[in-house]
Amino acid sequence: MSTRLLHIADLHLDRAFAGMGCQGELAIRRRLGLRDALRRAGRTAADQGCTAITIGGDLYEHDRAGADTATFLADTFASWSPIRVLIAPGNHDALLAGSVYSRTEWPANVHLFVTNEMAPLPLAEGLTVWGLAHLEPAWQGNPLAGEAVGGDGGVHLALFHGAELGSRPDGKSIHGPFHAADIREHGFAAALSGHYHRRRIDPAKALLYPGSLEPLTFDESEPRGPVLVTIGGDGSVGYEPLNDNRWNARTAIADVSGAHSLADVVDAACAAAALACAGLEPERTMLRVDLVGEIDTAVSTDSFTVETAVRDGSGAAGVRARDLTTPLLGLAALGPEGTVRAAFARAVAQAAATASDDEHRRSLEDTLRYGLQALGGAEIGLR
Ligand SMILES: [Mn+2]
Repeated sequence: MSTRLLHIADLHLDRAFAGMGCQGELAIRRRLGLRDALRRAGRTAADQGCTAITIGGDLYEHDRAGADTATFLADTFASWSPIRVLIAPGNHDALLAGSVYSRTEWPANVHLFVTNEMAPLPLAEGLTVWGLAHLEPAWQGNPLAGEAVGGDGGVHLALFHGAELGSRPDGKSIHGPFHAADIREHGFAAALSGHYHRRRIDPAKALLYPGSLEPLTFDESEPRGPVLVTIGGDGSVGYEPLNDNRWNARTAIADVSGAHSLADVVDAACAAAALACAGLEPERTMLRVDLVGEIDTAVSTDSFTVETAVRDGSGAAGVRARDLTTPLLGLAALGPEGTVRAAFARAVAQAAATASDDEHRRSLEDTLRYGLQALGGAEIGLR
C-alpha cells in the first residue's frame, strides 16, 4: 500500500514583483496568478489521490499578506478536504504573533507545525511527517539539529524550510542551514524542503526542493510546478515533478555592437526579444532584455525607450531592459586629437590602466562612460 503526497513551497503569495519591474495591473495579474497556482495544486492532489499536500514554507509574504489572504487560504484549504494540508512556516511566512498563521482559524484538515524543533504528525499507518516552523524571519537554527527519529521503525519524512549548504546559490540567504548528509543520518527517508526557488530532486541525498510554482524573478527558469511524492509500502520514496506553470520568464541577449543610433539599438532588442519569446504566450511572459557589446558612447541606449519598443513589438506582459554594454574606445570613436573629448578619454583611460585595485578601475570606467556620453550629448541613463 503506497501513500501519495503533493509537495509545494515558496509560492510567495502577495509578492510585490517590484524586482521584475511590475506595477499596477501587471503586478495584480501576477499576484492573482499565484493564487491560481495554489488552486491548481489542490486539484492536482485530488486527481492524483494524494493523502496530503505538504507546504515547505514561504507560502505568503508576511509584510504584504492581510486578512483577505488569510480568508483565501482558509477557504481554499477547506475546499481540499479530506486531503490534509501540512504547513512548515519559513522565513517569509514565519510564525510570528499577529501573522496570518496565528490569527486565522484553520479548517480541521490543516496541520500547522508550530515549534522550531521537529514535531511528529502520524499521517498513515507506519508513516510519520516531522515538521517545524521558523518562529522569526531571521532564524538561523539547524532544522536537523535534533535527535535521530525512527527507532520504532516505520517511514519518517521531514518537512521544513531551510538552506542546504552544499547547493546554496550565490547570495541566497542562510535561513535554517543544514547538510544533506544529515537527512538520512537522522532517520528521515526524505526531506521535503523549501527555500531555494529552483527545483531540485535529489533521490541519492533524499532531498527535495520543488521550487516556486511560478517564476518570481527573471532567473527562475521553467519547468515549474508541484512534485508528487510516493511512499511505497517498502519504505521507498519516488518523486515525480509536474510541470504546471502558467507564466514564463525569459532573458533575451541583444548584441548592439556597431549601433549608430537608438533606432539600431531598438531594432536589435526587438529581434532578440522575438527569438526569446518564440512559442510562448506573450500575455503571460516576463522578458528581460540584456544589451551587450561595445557601443559608441554617443549612441543612447535609453532603457525606457527600449522597454517600450520591445513591449509594443513582442506583446510581452512585462519587459525590463538592462544596459550591460561597454564603451567603444577606438581612436575613431574618440574623435580627432585636440578635442576635449579625446583629451578626457585618454586621461581617464590611462588612469584606469594603472588603477591600483578593481573597485577604483571600475569607478574610472564608469567615469569614462558617463563623461563621454555627456560630452556626446546623449541621454544618460544610470545602469
Ligand atoms: Mn522563498
